[in-house]
Amino acid sequence: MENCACNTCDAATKKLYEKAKSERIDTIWDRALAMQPQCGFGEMGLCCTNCSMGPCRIVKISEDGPKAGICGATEDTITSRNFARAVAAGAAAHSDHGRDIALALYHAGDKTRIRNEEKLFKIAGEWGITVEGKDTVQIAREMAERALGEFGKVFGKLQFLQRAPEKRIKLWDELGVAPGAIDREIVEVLHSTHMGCDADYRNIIRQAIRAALSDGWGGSMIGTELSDVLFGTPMPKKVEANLGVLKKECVNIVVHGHDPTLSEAIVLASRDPELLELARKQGAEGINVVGMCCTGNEIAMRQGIPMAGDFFQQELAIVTGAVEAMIVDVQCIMPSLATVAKCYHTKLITTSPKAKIPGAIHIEFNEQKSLEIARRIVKDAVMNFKNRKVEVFIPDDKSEGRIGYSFEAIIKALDRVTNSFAHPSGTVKPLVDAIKSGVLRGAAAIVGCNNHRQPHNTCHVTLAKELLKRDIIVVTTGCGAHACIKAGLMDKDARKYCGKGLATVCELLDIPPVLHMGSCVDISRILVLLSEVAKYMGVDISDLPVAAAAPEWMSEKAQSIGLYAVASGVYVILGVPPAVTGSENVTGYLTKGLESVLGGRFEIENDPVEAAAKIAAHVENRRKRLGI
Ligand code: MSK
Repeated sequence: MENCACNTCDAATKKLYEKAKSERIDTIWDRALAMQPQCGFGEMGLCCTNCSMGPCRIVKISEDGPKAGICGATEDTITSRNFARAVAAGAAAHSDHGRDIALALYHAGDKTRIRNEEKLFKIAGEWGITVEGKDTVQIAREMAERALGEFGKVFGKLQFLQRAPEKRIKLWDELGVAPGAIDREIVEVLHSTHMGCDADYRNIIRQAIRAALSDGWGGSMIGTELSDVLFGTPMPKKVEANLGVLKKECVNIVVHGHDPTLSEAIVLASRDPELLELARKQGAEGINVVGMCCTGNEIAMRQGIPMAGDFFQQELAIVTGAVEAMIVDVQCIMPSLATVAKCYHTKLITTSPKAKIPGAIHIEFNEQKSLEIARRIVKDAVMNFKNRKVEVFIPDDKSEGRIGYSFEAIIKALDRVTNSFAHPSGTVKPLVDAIKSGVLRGAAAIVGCNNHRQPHNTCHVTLAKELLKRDIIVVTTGCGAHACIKAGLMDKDARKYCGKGLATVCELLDIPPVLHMGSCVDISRILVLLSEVAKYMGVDISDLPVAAAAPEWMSEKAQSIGLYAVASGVYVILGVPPAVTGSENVTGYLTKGLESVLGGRFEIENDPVEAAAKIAAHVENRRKRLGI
């Protein structure tokens, strides 16, 4: 590739992209450039491949050309069907993650593998599981069975829907969008969007909403809550971030993907004295485990393991020449890793039967033998240390931040004020007071991925800074969290970007202005926080001065997240349009029409400065409506 396509604001990424170029390694940016121009029909969602009479595409740019598919499906039907299927795929990915965590809890087998009994008992109480006369393992097993039942139960609604404010639950019931079994909601999207089924775009989106809600208030929430039971609820801690966390003198292991079960076992194995001794015998100073993408978020939040990088940095980690093994499980893993790894000494190890990659080594992970398998993988990495091929280059760019703001951690931080001002303990009252008084104007979530259509990290970081100066506190998850910590926004020093009110709140609570709430499934933590604030204020989520943005999103999971947030009453700004713009009706329904139905809606805005202005306007509008 002749042109430099790398459009990042991150120094480490720039340096390693240049190294990749000089070593003739193609990365995401090069492939994106080679892909231009991309298919306009696909971009607008106007291509239908749902049956073998197709592909059919609707021509919009001229009078000539088909205006309906061969079966007669219109642009409204085709775009809404494509959108709904993407939402269903995203909901499936998150929810299947949640199911695997529930299975891990079911097989936990002994008490030492359940690190958070307090949360186990709390959820048991919430779900009406009696704990008297039962031991921890028995309760965990019962809870896991109940959670697994959420995927296929025949009657009733999802358990965690009860966590929403009363008004929201009532609205979902009235609209008929309160999800039942998670698997069923996803199946119904696939059924109703099959050739010759639902052709009404509003009804198709309604079913997509049910599937999305079954993700946020179902699969994702199960994933988050039961992960906390198994591995502990995240609490604030300092970590380092960016590719500079790799260490030249150590065996470097990158864990990448989403499921904390694997990464927790790898971290344990890397601390095994025998393996550490073996590493020393190979000439290494130690074993350095670092995390990528959401696995990075999971183990950083719980174990303080450094966050190596986001979605766009996965290939670049290998390009350093310092990675002995990259261990991956599910989601957001580029198949290109196998090609890049071949040019270096890195072993790419896949571990999930759901995600194999040609060219990678497959060592299947199994919950019952987790430590044994993790030890084998770590040993393979250690023995690979001597095989480094190229001169190692690790950029010296890294930053530090305070992360681990689970819902419980936020409540604990608020307790600092509670105690000093004699508020009742353990509530969101201090937060509500700060919002009501106007010291904080509101809150916004910045979540999601990286996308070549947007400058890498720039959109996350610019948006966050623009919000902070307007006294809007930011919470973040996923790759947005990586961008923010790399830019120093999770450091105390980031108070310099804040307006006076937010800076005071951060000082008082001893928190950074951007709060790291976890991985993609942990957006469910944000739902819980919003619910608690709304319940405390006696209003619905849609009444709150809050918003969400996914400025660089790319995955189907992000579409599911966006839709469940909207269906929970949140105003959601997308930096990249979903593939629905070929239909004015569908685009209009998602960006305008849904508000009168659900109180939340989508907005498309690629400019982060404009997005911040829109969020601020929304926040002020909601404040006015609340009379605060
Ligand atoms: S990892 S879904 S690229 S945020 Fe959850 Fe990052 Fe997006 Fe994957």
